[in-house]
Order: sequence, then C-alpha cells, then structure tokens
Amino acid sequence: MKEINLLPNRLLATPSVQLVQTWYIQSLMEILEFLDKNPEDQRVLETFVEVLETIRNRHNEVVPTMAQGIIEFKDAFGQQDPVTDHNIQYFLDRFYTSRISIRMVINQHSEFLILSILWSFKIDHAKLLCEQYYLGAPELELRQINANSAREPIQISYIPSHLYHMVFELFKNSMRATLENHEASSHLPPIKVMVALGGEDLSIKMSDRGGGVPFRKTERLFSYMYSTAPRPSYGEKHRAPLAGFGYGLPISRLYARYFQGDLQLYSMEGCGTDAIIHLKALSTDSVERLPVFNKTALRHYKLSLEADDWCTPSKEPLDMAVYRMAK
Ligand code: W6P
Repeated sequence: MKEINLLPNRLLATPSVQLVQTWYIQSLMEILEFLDKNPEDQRVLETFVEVLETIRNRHNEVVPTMAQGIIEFKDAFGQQDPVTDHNIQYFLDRFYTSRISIRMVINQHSEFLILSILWSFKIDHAKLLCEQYYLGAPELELRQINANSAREPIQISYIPSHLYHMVFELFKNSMRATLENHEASSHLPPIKVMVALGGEDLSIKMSDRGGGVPFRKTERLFSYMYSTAPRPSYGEKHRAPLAGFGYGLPISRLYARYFQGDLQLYSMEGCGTDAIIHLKALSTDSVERLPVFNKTALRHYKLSLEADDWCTPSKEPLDMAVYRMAK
C-alpha cells in the first residue's frame, strides 16, 4: 500500500487504480478488526476465515483492473518515457508477487491447498480453446528425464495453481504461434515438451516451431506497459481465447521466481521459441521470494535517465539513455 502511493500521480489518479486502492484499504481495515480478538475463540477463528475469503474474492480482479488503469493512463497521456515504464514494471512485479503470496497464505489457511501432485499435464484445456478458435491444434510430445532415478516418474511438490498458470500460459503462446505460422499448411509441427529432474532443478522446456520473435522484442513479452497495448475488450475474450500476451507471461515469471525459480524465453526468429521454466526440485529450496519496502526500493522509484556509456551511432539520443539510481 505504501508503494502504490509512489506510482506516477497520473496513473494513481485513474479510476481503476483508485478502485484497486480502495479494495486494499477496505481489506486492511477488516483484518485490523481482529487485532484485539481472542485467537483461541472458535467463533473468532471462523469469522476470520470468512473475512479472509471475502477479502480474497474482493481482490479477484486486481490484475485486469490494474491493466485497465494502465490503459486509461495510456489513453490520456500516450506512450510513456522509459523511466515511467521502468517504475511501473518495477512496481507491478513487486505488487503482483506480494499478491501471489497473500493469496497463497489465505488459501492455505482456508485449507484449499493440495500439497503434492503427481506429475501430469493439463494440456486438454489449452487444446480445446485452440481447436475451437483455429479448428485445429498441434500435437504435444512429452519427454522426461529423471536423473535421480531413471525408471521412476518425476514427482515434485508444488502449488498446483501456480504450476497450472505457468504451463497453461506457455501452451497458449506456443499453440497460437504454431497455428498462426502454419495457417497455409496442412501439417502442424508438434509442440515438444521436455521435463528434466536433476538434483537441484526441475526444468520444463517447451519448444514450438511458431516462427519465433525477433531478439530485440523478446523483452517486451514481459513488459506490462507493452502488453496492455491492444485493448483486452471483455466481449472479445471469448472469440480469441489464445489472444495477446496480456499479463500471462510476466505473471507466470513471477510465479516461477516466487519459489526461487525462473522463466526464460529463447526465441530464434524464423524458426520458433523455447520457453523454459526452472523450478527448485527440493521443497527446502522452494522458499518465498518477497519484496521488502526499504530505502533501496524507494531509490528504484527515483531512477533518472542519463546518457548511455556505450555509443550506438544510428540511434536517437533518447534511445541511448540509461537508468541511473538516484544518488
Ligand atoms: C512464440 C512467442 C512465445 C511466448 C511464450 C512462449 C512461447 C512462445 N512462442 O512465438
């Protein structure tokens, strides 16, 4: 809540961001009500769970509402300078990470959590969406290597909804790229998935032959500011279920990083894209990674634009600027 106030004023003032801010204020007030209550009292505990669930539901639409706020901001003030982009990226990464954490704790407290899952892919949903829209879907080839015990299936403990979010997002992107890059041909190259378990990492690589993305543009796939460019109209959602990169990729990366993993994209323009999710294989390594609000964080909001220390003769001076931390 403190960091929301450090957002650019013109973004903070949009109706959508204001709405999100009221949700957080309301929820904080409701939690504070319990400060002087007796935690041994069963009635208190029951109402606490109810309040937690009310809060969780109140915040269900935080991501699309923030996205709407960015759209309102861009409609009113146009594309922003790199410093503003950077601040918004920095804020949203921290904000959504904190949200992932809070929602996980709420779910855990309300006993919604399933602790361990047998390794199985939920490709069916993505494939169904794909077939409805494109009248076809590429095949999936799944291979796995368990370096710890070659004969055993890979098994790890992970938050099912987090894993689902990441894998589903990558499937959607790979399917869309494959379909749109092979519209004219009758053969669709399969999406190849490799799951590997080592001593430290569990990695999932998904490779498509969807034509890839130019190297220069891969960073944009994770940018909140770039991703909100096409208006995600509510009516259109049903007609284009795999559309846009939206916030799916940046948030999937936050899920991976939240438990000390990462999500990376390696694209070869003209060929296809490899997307890799790295997770920690051991639950002892899967500890929360959370933002803290301190002086270092505050300095990030005060970055300024200075001249680059590498020259690129063909570029405009503004493109050569780099960020500097405030002194
Ligand atoms: C693409 C773009 C992309 C993003 C994420 C995952 C896979 C893919 N394939 O062409």
